Amino acid sequence: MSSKPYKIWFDGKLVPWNEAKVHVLTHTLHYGLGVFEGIRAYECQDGRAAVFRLTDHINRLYSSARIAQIEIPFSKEEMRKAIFDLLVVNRFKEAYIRPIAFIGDGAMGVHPRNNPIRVAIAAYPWGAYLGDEAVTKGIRAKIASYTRMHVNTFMTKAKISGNYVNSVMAKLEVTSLGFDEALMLDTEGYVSEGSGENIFIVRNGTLKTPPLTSILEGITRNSTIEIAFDEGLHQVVTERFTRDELYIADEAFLTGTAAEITPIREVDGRTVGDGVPGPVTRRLQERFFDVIRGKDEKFINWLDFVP
Ligand code: PPE
Repeated sequence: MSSKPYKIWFDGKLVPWNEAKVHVLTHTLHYGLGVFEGIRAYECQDGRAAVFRLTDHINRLYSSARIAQIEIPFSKEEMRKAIFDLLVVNRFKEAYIRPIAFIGDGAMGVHPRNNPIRVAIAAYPWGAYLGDEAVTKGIRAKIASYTRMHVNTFMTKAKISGNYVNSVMAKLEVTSLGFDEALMLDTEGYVSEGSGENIFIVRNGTLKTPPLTSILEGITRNSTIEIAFDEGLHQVVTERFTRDELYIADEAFLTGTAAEITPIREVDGRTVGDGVPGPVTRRLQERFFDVIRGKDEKFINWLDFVP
């Protein structure tokens, strides 16, 4: 990324964007064991900025770190404060926030020995993840030829940097073929998730999403399920489904911090439903966008207002 007039929080200090640098022998750069988060802050209707589900994101960062055996040298409270400081110093009302804990330079070789654990948090503006029209019109998805990681190959519950090699390969493959997003099947052949999102389908009035066994525990996925219940959609099931069930779904959509709720209008060359975002998708999107902008009292506790 070229120079930006923003500060980055790095190992406990706010430093200019250009000075947040690492050595080429950074362990994580070579071997991929680092943990990160993706969080969004939104400007609410009253003009205040709020971070969406900050506690859940921080908890997931520390869970990822526990799985990866990375000891983050800051407390959760310090991380929370760092995120607020970063938003304030950069005067962001809306931002994508990217904390990362990684193994620094020192010993090379797969055993990180006593290499330092370094922690950075960047924040920057990031608009619609899959393009401006994606949220309103829906995207064209394709199932990638790459299989999602087996649960005993990579730790799928952790947001580990190296896990994303699988996502990047899948994304490069399908975008080179002209599609917007890659979906992946798990090692048993069931639909798992997108390269950076969870997936839902609507079929005969039932909302269905794969169980958490072998996917990232998406915070937007969880928010969507809670909102669906509150909307009176009581037929919400977490159940594995196959690619052909996706082909005959009435509606399909992706959820993620970056992607928010993005409808899928086509999969593998087959139109999903009527080829436009369906009524359930639109209802959930509408409610979700109200929630993140503080327009919904019911879920106001998901927002942490920037002091
Ligand atoms: N699955 C994967 C593989 C994934 O990367 C994400 C988030 C999700 C599900 C949804 O999780 P949640 O954000 O908690 O609802 N992907 C992040 C990174 C995207 C990127 O390109 O970088 C994100 O959305 O921030």
